[in-house]
Amino acid sequence: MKKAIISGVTGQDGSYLSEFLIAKGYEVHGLMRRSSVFNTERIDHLTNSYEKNEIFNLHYADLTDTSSLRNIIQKVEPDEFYNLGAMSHVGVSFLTAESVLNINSLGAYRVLDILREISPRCKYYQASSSEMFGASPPPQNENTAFMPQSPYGISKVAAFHTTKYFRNANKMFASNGILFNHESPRRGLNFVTRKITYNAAKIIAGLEKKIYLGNLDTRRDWGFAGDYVKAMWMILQHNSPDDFVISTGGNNSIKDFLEKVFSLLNLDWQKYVEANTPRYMRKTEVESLQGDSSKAKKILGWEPDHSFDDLCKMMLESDLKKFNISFDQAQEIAKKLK
Ligand code: NAP
Ligand code: F7E
Repeated sequence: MKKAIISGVTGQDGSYLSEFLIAKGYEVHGLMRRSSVFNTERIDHLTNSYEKNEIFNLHYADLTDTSSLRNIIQKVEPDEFYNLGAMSHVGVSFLTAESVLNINSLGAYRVLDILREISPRCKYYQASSSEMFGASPPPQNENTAFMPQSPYGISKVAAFHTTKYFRNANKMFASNGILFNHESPRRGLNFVTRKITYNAAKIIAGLEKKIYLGNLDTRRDWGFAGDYVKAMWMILQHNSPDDFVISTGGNNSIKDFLEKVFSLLNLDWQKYVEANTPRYMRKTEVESLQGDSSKAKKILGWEPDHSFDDLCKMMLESDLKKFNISFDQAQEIAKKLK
């Protein structure tokens, strides 16, 4: 049985990757940090089903705490380490840049240096990001220059190069997945897609009147997180360590996302949205991301299974369910809102 450690197991991707690896027969060890409120909602079903037979195990550790990482790596002796832990919110990174660099950049360095010392044959996956491309115009691929526009983007560029450095200098199996935006019903509520679907559901439930957003003109390449965790695993199963762009090739604006979600309810989004809200505007923006993942398709055989339209519907339906409203009921309620 292969053993995998996942940092960031309580996050969106950590939860989908845990499910994926368990289904592949792995023993999964998730790293979580202490929180003053329970934050294991995304993985509680795994703890309840698999913890007793030690298929799914949780450990307290923090990417800023070297000894906690060392202890777990020593104890588990993993075959694969997926470094998904990060302060992942770009907007917040402008306000907490120092800790972002500590967690996202030094965190990667800490893990890699411990692996080099005590578990050098363990394969390492680094959760790199399309934010690293920043101001480089689309389409972006593995040869596109990094021009990060935020502390988050900078932190991920440092972690990307740290991963390559350990691969080249220490001959470790250390790979980067450069993932474009990927969303799901488990996406954090303060990312724009989930903020829109959750608040659209609240509007239908009669609990909200308006959605306050920032810049609606930026464009993203949005995919489904479940498809993307499969790519993470495929990257580590390849016969040599390498870096891969993972994306759908789509390019939609925030307005397009609003249009799609509200049109599923036959509503005009413009009546429910206030744009350019100062607190959601960023000092510097990444205007347009559109990935070219032809390398991953050719070498790994990876392709996304879900489209932009699938994603919008899946997220809206899931959020409506949170308010005990079916899709058909939502459309009936929406008629009365007009
Ligand atoms: P997420 O939902 O925000 O999850 C981030 C995880 O990191 C959470 O489990 C969080 O724990 C953990 N974490 C934060 N600080 C930590 C620390 N000091 N020590 C240990 N763990 C810490 O992010 P995601 O969407 O799943 O993304 C997973 C990874 O992929 C991240 O590295 C992100 O930067 C990267 N990425 C994401 C996307 C995307 O579109 N989703 C695209 C490219 C790259 P708490 O629950 O305690 O906060
Ligand atoms: O913003 C605009 C915002 O926060 C998308 C992370 O997973 O993907 C994610 O980063 C766009 C930006 O994602 C609001 O200004 C407008 O242009 O959903 P987001 P992100 O910044 O693209 C990358 C690949 C990662 O690696 C990151 O970890 O939407 N926007 N109004 C808004 N964004 C937010 N959050 N909230 C708004 O109200």
